[in-house]
Amino acid sequence: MPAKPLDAVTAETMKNCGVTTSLNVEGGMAVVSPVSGETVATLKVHTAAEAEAAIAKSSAAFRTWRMVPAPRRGELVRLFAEELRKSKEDLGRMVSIEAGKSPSEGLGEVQEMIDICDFSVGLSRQLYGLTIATERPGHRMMETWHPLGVVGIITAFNFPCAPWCWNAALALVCGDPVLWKPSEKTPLTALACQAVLDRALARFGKEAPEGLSQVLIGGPAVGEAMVDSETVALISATGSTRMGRIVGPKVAARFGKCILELGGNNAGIVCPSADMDMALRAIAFGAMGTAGQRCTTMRRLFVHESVYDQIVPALKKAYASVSVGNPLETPALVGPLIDKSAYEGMVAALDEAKALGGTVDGGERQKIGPDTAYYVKPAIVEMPKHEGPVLRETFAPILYVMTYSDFDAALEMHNAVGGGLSSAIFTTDLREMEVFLSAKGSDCGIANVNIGTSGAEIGGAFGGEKETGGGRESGSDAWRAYMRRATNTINYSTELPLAQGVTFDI
Ligand code: UN1
Repeated sequence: MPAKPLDAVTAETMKNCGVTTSLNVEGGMAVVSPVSGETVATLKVHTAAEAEAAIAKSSAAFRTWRMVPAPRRGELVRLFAEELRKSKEDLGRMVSIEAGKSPSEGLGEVQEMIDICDFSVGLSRQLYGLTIATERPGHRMMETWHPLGVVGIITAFNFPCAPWCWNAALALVCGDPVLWKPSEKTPLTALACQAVLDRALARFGKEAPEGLSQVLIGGPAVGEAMVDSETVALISATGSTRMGRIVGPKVAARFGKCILELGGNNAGIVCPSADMDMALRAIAFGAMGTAGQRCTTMRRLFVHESVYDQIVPALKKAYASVSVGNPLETPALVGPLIDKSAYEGMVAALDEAKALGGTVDGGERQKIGPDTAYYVKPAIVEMPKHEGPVLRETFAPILYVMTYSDFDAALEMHNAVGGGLSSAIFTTDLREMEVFLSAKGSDCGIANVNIGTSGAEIGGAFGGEKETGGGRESGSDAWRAYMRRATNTINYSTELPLAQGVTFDI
């Protein structure tokens, strides 16, 4: 029996999620699946005026939602998590169709949404402020956290839904409406998520105002409307450093708040005492998983000279044997690159590395499906020096490997790049581990020991320093970015003592 056409599978999966929007709008924006390079839908794009109207609707929704008690808001997110569980297979498939992820990684991304929802439900009863000792008698000082306002969320193609949910689940319990501009490459997953949330909203009932969560489909015009609007209190943007350099200053100019989660150039260090088998597996997933298209992908590896011949040949063997294939039809570990330009970027980086004396293993294009699909063998590149393409993020499965002899020098190289997202050390030496995690160690927002750079859990704060943008999303106390803090001092005495002993007797 011939396999169903991809547009039919897409339409069926979208329908299962509850999407009613037309997927065949004449002259609309084409959505191309990297799995085959085929167009699977054409969508209506929102105009800037429609984006403005959506922002106004969000703003009206804020006035109602901020007054709903937080634990009640948590109940909406609890219902959403229930609906997500029901739609896990379909949403996972949409991630595979639009982003080309393996089935396991597609489902994993949906699981990440479920996890952050569960976290947020608990959080809805824990939006704690401090009680602070005051220097004045008969006074009490405390802080209160209030809803912030409309939250605009911009997401990238490589994680079509989880980063939205890290933001949306927290924002909703914090009392903020959400507006979502997904990547133009992955708008269908966004519509599917919204449909699943709509099911939860229908169950939740009238307390949730209209327009509490909206999706805006389109390109820069739609993004700019959100970024430039004074009504959008917080912009949380995931994407390239180039995008962040545009968005950050624009939002700052209007004194808006920003969470930026931008590029990384994540590295691992393999020390002499490492558990080599464990390191091998962690590096393989970190560097080849998601076809190297995670912001947390391991892109650089520093290996101590004494173990270089132990681990690098084993890694090369893993690279040679890794399965690359269609994620909808095979259980292959590596799916396609997102598009032709990603492939060209990879070729250019490998050429540059070769010109600098690098030895490349892998990187060949694979003939899988039509010519419009870009599958590649992941590449491992032995580099004589830490330079050239090694210093920047190429969003493709390339791992640059270098040798080191001195740990401090390795650490220095580790930190000598623009990105500051994720990092890993493989060691069983307590001193090396603690130095790596110390103030003079890894300068990244995520520093791991004996696990890879990718695949963070939602419980921790996610994000990084330097060109990664400095934002933190997801767990820990990231929720505070979605609320405003008021410091309250209450005088219950009959006197009016001034702070700092100041007198002002009239
Ligand atoms: C991203 O690539 O933008 O840690 C996010 C990870 C995932 C999130 C990646 N939890 O790899």
